[in-house]
Amino acid sequence: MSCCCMPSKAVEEEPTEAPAEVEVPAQQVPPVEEAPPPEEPRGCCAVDYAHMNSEESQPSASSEPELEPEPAIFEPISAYCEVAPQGKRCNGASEGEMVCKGLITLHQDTPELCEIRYKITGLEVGEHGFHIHEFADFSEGCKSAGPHYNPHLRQHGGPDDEERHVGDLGNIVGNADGEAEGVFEDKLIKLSGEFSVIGRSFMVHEDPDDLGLGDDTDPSGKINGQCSKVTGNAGARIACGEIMIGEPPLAPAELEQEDSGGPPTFNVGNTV
Ligand SMILES: [Cu+2]
Ligand SMILES: [Zn+2]
Repeated sequence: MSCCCMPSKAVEEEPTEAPAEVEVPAQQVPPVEEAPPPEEPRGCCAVDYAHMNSEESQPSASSEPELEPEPAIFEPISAYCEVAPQGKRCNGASEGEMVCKGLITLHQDTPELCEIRYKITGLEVGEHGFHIHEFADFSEGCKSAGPHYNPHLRQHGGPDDEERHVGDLGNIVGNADGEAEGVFEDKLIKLSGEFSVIGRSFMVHEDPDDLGLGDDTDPSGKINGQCSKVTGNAGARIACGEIMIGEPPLAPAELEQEDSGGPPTFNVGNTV
């Protein structure tokens, strides 16, 4: 019996030793796992990038307050308008036919003034009313472009008058070749803000604009020749087009080399 018990005790002792052996490999594992972390920062640029990122994020956060004054800086804006009969280039006109058409560019470099440069061809000799009208709706030709742009509800006048529509730009003058070309500045035309003319229309008229000084016996504005303080009695609308933000499709220098019947070219100095 004792022989049977001896071995059984020995077996019981062995398991107590076994757990100790198991613990040894278990202790060896953690050191292996701890080793890789210190190697990563040494061997790659991860640490440097981390610093760069943190440094970049700090200046950007601190630069946000610096951006606040920027809105006070006026950014120059450009716009252009191609005018043609019915508000559509080449609409209804056969090639070579003498029609009124042209290109107008607008540049606003300061909040106060807008430079307007124009070259219109196909005109009869003499003065022609030149305005900005309220809409760029040409569904019924230039007729549907609405009245002179008049957000301040004033009476019609000349561009230098205190009492004028914003859209009142006076006259352009067709020369013996049927061309009118020039540049001027205006203080009421704006290319941004509440009274922007972007999306409105330029209009060339058949008759001279009397600048509000002519017959005004029918102020309803319905009878041309008798509504000086509404329309300037400038007569029929012979060319119109939408004022678009940006530069014209072709720069003036490029247009000068084109003979494709496109918009006319500018050859205007800085004299008004
Ligand atoms: Cu007009
Ligand atoms: Zn007017």
